[in-house]
Amino acid sequence: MQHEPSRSVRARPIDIKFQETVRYSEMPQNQIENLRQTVTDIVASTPVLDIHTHLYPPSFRELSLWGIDELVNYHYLVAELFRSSSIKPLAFWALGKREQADLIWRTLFVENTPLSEATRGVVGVLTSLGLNPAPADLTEAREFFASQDAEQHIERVMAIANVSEIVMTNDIFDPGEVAYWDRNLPPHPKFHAVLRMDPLLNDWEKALPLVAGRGFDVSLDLDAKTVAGIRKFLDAWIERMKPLYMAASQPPELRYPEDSLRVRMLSEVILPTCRAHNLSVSLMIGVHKRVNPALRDAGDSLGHADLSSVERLCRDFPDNRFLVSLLSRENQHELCVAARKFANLMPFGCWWFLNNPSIVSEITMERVELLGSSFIPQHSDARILEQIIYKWAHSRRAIAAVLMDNYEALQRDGWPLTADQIRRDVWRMFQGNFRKWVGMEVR
Ligand code: RAT
Ligand code: ZN
Repeated sequence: MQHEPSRSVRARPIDIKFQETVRYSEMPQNQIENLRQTVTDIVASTPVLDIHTHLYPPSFRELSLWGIDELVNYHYLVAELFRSSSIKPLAFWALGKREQADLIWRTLFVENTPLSEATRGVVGVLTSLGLNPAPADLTEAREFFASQDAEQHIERVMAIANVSEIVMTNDIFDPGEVAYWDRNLPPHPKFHAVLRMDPLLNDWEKALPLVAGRGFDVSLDLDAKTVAGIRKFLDAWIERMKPLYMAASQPPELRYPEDSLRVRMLSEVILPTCRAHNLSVSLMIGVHKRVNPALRDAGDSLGHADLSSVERLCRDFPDNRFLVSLLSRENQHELCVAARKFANLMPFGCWWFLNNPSIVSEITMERVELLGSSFIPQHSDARILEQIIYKWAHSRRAIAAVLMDNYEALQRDGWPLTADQIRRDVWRMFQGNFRKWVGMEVR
């Protein structure tokens, strides 16, 4: 039973003085500048573990892409070429690699100002390697790259980008790539494998002959024998590749639960395999493949994913860990909210069309405000080695600016912030969260 408080207690005046929050303008300017400089320095000097790229070590020969012709022929630039040139896709694809690069250079860098993120990136790379960033043609750059030793060049580029380790994308359904794995090449100390398996989830009919071709008993129908066969196929690949995680990109139409082959493949084959090997699965959701097929890799687009499906997966498979990146800007806030509900969900990166400074800033701010430092802010998705220079420079700048604003606000609110705390946060975002997630050594 509640007692009515006595009159004297009720009448006692509340004696708590709320200290007025110090406003931005009242923080001494030099303190703000110091903080900004400290954050900039820590973000620049903390090495990044690049958790999703399409890069390969030199032992993968023609798959290991670097140099000016590759940089200029990047599919992000190919898409831009057709907006400024009258050449038709068929005619473009009929050209040799050098002619393609010459055309893109002339069109996007000579006849136009390289203002877009992808074109500006090439300018940044040339500058950081000490080359003329605005040449009339690619002769000097070609000579420079031709004179580089591959291994030393990788080291130099990784040092400039301050990237300590690179995570590859190893497609077990790409015969070109499989040929290299079949040679049992010694692993490169700086490159880690990821088992990529899109056709398993997206096109079983296409994947089937490749599984059967390696001696596993499977059929079109996902019966018990086929489930067991695919699991053995994956076990063998995991044994050979030692991947850090398994990965697939998904269309926006991914729904769970659903009576579909994709969902059965996920819940009966992939997730149990991940659990058996203690591997996380990475789902990159939102890509609409080949909306313009004539453009090949440059012809993909995006759509809005269904976050309630992601939440249901996290709920129904609490013993699985999900790395998730979504392609639609409109999905990003929902992903943060989902991650607040499910500790087995790790949002990562600003993927593909989101990897532009304005969007990286926006998404990173949302994530910090909702998740603190418990997410992985970025991956480069680099296909050509030197791209890690500009992609990480641009991302670092955006991430640092977001952190500055949040640390400044925290200090205004009275928190005794130290450089060590900033170092710890940035380390977690650039390395620690991922290392812990995939069970790598946490240094
Ligand atoms: O960003 C890209 O280069 C895309 O073409 C894709 O490779 C995407 O990143 C993926 O991994 O599917
Ligand atoms: Zn990718």
